Amino acid sequence: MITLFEHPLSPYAQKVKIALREKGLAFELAMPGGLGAGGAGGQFAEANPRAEVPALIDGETAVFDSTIILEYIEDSWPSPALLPHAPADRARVRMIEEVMDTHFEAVNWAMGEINWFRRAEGDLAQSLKARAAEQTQGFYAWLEKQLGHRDWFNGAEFGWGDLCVAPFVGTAIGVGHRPAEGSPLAQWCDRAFARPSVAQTIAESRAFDGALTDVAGLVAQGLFKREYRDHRLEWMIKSGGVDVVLKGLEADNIRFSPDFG
Ligand SMILES: N[C@@H](CCC(=O)N[C@@H](CS)C(=O)NCC(=O)O)C(=O)O
Repeated sequence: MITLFEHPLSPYAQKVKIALREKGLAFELAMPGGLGAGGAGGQFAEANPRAEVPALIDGETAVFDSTIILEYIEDSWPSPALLPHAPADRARVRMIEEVMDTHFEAVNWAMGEINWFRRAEGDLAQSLKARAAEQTQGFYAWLEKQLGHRDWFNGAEFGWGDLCVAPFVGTAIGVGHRPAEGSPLAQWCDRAFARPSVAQTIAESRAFDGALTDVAGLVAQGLFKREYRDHRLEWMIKSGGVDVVLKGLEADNIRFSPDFG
């Protein structure tokens, strides 16, 4: 039996859950303790020295990083194929995945830092949110170019290109960044979110979202120490939130990726 270490709100874990469901594979979910606080350990931390979800255990094999996990799943269970066939299409969907995983995700994450974790208030919060809204619309325009006249990012059928977009656009919609009504992207959302693999995965995240407690209070008490890694840190600095980073460092309630060993 496959075990997936995950968190329902993690878009990276959602990518993997959608892929497993599309392949019809049985798996069990495990939510690691200490995630978000910098205190994860045990089999999870052994499987992923970065202590990030997702991590997948398949017998003796442990794989971390959502992209590499997707590749492992596709290599191990090639049918039904999730990657398109033609090299140019494979490259195209991988580029979409890269943009969603890095630049796009950072914007959603920043909205969480402001709305849930209350890292900024007043004018600073307003200007950071305005930047996030503008940037998201820029990504939507780019995504529509990638979609072109296709029904799916993957091509004629739902696949890798779509499961790599759905979690991130789903989260963006959750923070109020909707694609324009009737736009090709909005129509793609209607199709994608109706797909059972996506619908179940998004429903799990919404159920958890609704149960979120006072996370800002947990940050204030030092019980949450958020990971300001790579594109997320870049987003905060380039979008005008350098003071958020400095305050977090001073209060010791942000951290970076762990050292190995
Ligand atoms: N590049 C990684 C990113 C994974 C990642 O950043 N996961 C976040 C959750 S969205 C995490 O587990 N962070 C650890 C923490 O906050 O403690 C992937 O694609 O799997």
